[in-house]
Amino acid sequence: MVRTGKEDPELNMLVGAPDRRVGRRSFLRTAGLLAAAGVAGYAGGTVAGLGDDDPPEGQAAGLPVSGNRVEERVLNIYNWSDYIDDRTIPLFQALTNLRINYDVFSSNEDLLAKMRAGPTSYDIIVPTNNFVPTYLNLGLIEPLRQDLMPNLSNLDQEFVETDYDPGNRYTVPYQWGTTGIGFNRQRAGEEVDSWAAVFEPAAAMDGRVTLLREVTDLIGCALIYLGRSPNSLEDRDLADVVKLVRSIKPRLKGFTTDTYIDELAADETWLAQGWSGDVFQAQDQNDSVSYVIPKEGSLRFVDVMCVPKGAPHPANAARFLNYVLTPKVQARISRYVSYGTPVSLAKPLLPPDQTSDPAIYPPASTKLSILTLTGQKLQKWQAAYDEIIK
Ligand code: N2P
Repeated sequence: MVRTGKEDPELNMLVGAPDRRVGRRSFLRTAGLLAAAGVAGYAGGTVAGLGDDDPPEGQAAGLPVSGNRVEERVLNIYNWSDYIDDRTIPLFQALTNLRINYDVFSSNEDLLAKMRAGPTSYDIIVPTNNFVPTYLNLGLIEPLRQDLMPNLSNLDQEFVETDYDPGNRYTVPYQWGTTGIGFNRQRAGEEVDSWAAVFEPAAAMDGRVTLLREVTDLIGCALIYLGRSPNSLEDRDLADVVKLVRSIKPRLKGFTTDTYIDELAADETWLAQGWSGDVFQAQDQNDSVSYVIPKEGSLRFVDVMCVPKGAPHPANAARFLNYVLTPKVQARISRYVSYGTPVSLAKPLLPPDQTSDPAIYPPASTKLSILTLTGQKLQKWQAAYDEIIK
């Protein structure tokens, strides 16, 4: 039987859902609903009733996919939590008749540890750009099937001419953002503008501050606050970072990358070192929440989609990567997660209040560094981080 969105009320409900954000827990609920709706068992044919998507160019639903190591209509994606809208996965499944297993992780350290531990069945992983040299050095990712990705030409040049992967041989940018502070104006005041707010918090904030459980952000932003180079390798600088963060540790609510959206929204956390889009997702639920890039400067990152070496379905992965590079799909994801798109062609499709928001698309004058973590630096920073967290 050919299933279409029109014929299936549950799928229709999901596909036609208004734009709203789904967190980790509700995404898993969505995945359950999809399974119940039989989307993964979609038998091919037309995709009538699926709303605003066209079949990806040259990728008619139901055609066999060659070039996979395991010949099955499956794609296993491992992405950050709270990092996709609720329509992209069901629409891609229905358009291509590929079954998607979608799983989430919460930090680059967790992802890297998993990938180093041995082969996984993931076809797409999404590390941050500063980890790409490590993945390449360790031989953990493989060249992309660029021949299946005509939409690579949609990428803005700055995301093609990168130092970590010029020409996108191994990586395709997914979304990008900045690290800053999410804060509750009622609790922390309107005037939060310095890293001091989280690295030397006021006594009244005790137990209400979280820092990121992520090496680059924790170490890099603490270095910036201390007035050191955000790329420092100096033992003395790193010792000062460890001393600073350990001294406030008993007063923190904790270190987290995947709970602070809900905690800011619920007024449990008042100050959170966090990533731009995540904080805006909290703001959607609680309008006392604001985001600031501290005056001392901060970090900018690009999260990139890669194919793990030996992945079972590299051709299916290429089809998804190509789909995600479509302006319409980029716009849908960006609008939903409030991160920046690497495809400027998507910007006219985004709400003007997003594209003109300097917190999402900071002007060139904002002090932002892009970090690269190679060899010795990764080891030293990881050691400092472990010393803080232990
Ligand atoms: C999504 C966080 C992605 C940004 N919740 C971290 N690189």
